[in-house]
Amino acid sequence: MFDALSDKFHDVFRKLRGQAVISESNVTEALKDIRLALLEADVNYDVAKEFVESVKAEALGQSVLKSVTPGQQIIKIVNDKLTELMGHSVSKFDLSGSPSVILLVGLHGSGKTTTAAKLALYLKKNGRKVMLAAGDIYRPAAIDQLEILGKEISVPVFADRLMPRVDMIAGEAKNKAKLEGFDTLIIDTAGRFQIDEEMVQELISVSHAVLPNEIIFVSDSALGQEAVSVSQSFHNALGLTGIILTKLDGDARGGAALSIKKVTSCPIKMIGVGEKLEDLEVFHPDRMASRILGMGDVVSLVEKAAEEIDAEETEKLQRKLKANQFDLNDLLGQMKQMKKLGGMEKILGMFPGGKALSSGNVDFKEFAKVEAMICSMTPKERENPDIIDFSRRKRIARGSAATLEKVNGLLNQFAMMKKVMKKPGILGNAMSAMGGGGMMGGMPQMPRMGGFGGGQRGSNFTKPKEKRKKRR
Ligand SMILES: Nc1nc2c(ncn2[C@@H]2O[C@H](COP(=O)(O)OP(=O)(O)OP(=O)(O)O)[C@@H](O)[C@H]2O)c(=O)[nH]1
Ligand SMILES: [Mg+2]
Repeated sequence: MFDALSDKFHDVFRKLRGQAVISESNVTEALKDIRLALLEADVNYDVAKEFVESVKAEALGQSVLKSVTPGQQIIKIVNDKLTELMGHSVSKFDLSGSPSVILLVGLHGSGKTTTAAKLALYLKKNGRKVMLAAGDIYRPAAIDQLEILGKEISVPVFADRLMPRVDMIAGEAKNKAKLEGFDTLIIDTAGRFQIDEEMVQELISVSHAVLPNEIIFVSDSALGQEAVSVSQSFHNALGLTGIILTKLDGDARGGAALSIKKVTSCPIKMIGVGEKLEDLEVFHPDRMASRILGMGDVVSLVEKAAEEIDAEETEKLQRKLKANQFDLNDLLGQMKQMKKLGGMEKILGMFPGGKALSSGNVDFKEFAKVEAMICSMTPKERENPDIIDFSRRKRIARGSAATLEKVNGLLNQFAMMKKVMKKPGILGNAMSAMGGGGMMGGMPQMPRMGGFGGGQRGSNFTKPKEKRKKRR
């Protein structure tokens, strides 16, 4: 699957992996090759451009992990961005309602009828009671084709050879499914060589007749960009809920799989990977990314290294807390880490009761100000806030556009926090909180941050290794 694209990625990564130091110029070079590889695989031009830019921004902004090479870290970034591009996680079918209705639409020969049967088999294996409906009344033998497939998998097929209106057939099928206790109805429809007004109108009337839970665009992946633009037109006309890409076992170059989610914002739900009725798979964006890159080993290596660093730094922080040496540098590190995790609002949203906090009790502008004040201190001052006398306080206030009262307030609050932490019992609570919840009085609840010091962890990819060492 997507062999040419995989080979190109391998070439790019082979070059990168050999280099001990990654500079902006060789990242740029690698990204140029990646962009070319994507375009050759028929990925949408804007999608390829945006992809490369997002990888670059992440690569240049990220701290270097100790135990992996920068090249390996870039592979991980490319892997993550590819996964994100294809939809991040699995998109399940909406199977609510009785019956739940899945309408399959698409161009001529894209694989709708085969996919209807494949999907029926898949859902049947998952405990659903499925009925198929023959909605292609135009192509000779289309109904026969579906009936033969239905027999093969022992799924009944509703057909009405005398009825000239597809919306009425679909409506009748839904009634029958309901009456006979089927919980899922899959409707096959006719394809055209290209999307036209008549086809759209017919599909809209079917959609109105049965109010489907899912309108799935079945697309031949070998069509590449054409598949993407046709799916966009279908989406505009019908409001698709998902995509099934067929014939990924063939010579598709990958363009459709990589661009269709981004362009249409409809998720790829399943993929057809062969002519047999069992050849339908749930689409896992992460598995597809590692299939394309073929770099699963490197990705897990980098993940492990990141976890180790997090564990190491959490331990360091715990030691400091124990010795009551927790200083403003650590507080700043934690705040940076929180930013990296996606901002306070998002983090608070993950906690029970966090929503209440984010809607009023915490002033997020204030939070940014606290960070600005700490950033205006010298590292020595952050290490030992006791040396911050009046003139230093004035300087910090000026440097962070805060008032003197605010600076005083922050320092008093921090001193109080340290005092509270000295009390017996409190430290234990703080330590366990670091493993899963809040950490400090006066500050908003913080989640487990897996270490502190986004800013302390090292430099970014633009800095040569010697410099990194010196800074540590
Ligand atoms: N290799 C391979 N062949 C497939 C796949 N899905 C469908 N096909 C083949 O593609 C051809 C067309 O499939 P159909 O299911 O008849 O396509 P359709 O969209 O219903 O076509 P119309 O009804 O004419 O619009 C058949 O020969 C299928 O066996 C797939 O995932 N892999
Ligand atoms: Mg068909």
